[in-house]
Amino acid sequence: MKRNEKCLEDPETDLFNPNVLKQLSLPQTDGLSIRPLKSEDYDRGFLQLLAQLTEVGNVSREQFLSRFHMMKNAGNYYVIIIEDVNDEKLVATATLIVEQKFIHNCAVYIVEPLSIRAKTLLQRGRLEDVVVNSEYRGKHLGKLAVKIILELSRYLGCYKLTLDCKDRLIPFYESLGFKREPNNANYLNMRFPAIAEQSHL
Ligand code: 16G
Repeated sequence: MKRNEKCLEDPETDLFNPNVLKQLSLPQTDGLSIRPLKSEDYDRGFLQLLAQLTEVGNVSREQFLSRFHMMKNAGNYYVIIIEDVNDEKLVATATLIVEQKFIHNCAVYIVEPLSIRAKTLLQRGRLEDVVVNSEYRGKHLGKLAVKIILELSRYLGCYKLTLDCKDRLIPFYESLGFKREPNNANYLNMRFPAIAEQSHL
């Protein structure tokens, strides 16, 4: 199905409210737009951009849209896109996931006495899937993508933002303020082998 036909049927939609990004104090970005992931980014090469980070596999439009709407309905996935406005190329992406937790008062904003609403920092953010298109590297766009997520995390009330990354990227993230906390700088991983066949259960 052609993109125009698809648009008539199912209007393009944002993963999250774009006004949230307008609330942030972000640096001037001439020629670039900063926006949420959109449902039609499948056709703009979003998955090819992600494939510059890790294996993406063969994801059909239906699979992409199904996952997109699942994330949109969950309401705690913030995939941001930096786009070159001149040629509509996707330049970079990064994702903030705001975790739902029971700890820290179920991560709800506390209402202080005298009806003053204090925005208490209670939610945990996770920074994921940061990629800059190889054609645009060397322009500090990775830093820009991470800074957007930092601002977004603060705005959404995160008390901390965590990430895991390749060892060679640790200095990059440290330069943006991330720290290996004493006694807490560990990241453990367990990789599960792919399941060849569906379970018959
Ligand atoms: C990096 C990414 C992580 C991504 C993973 C993919 C950042 C900060 N970290 O660790 O989000 O999911 O690479 O690698 O972008 P994998 O396919 O080996 O899990």
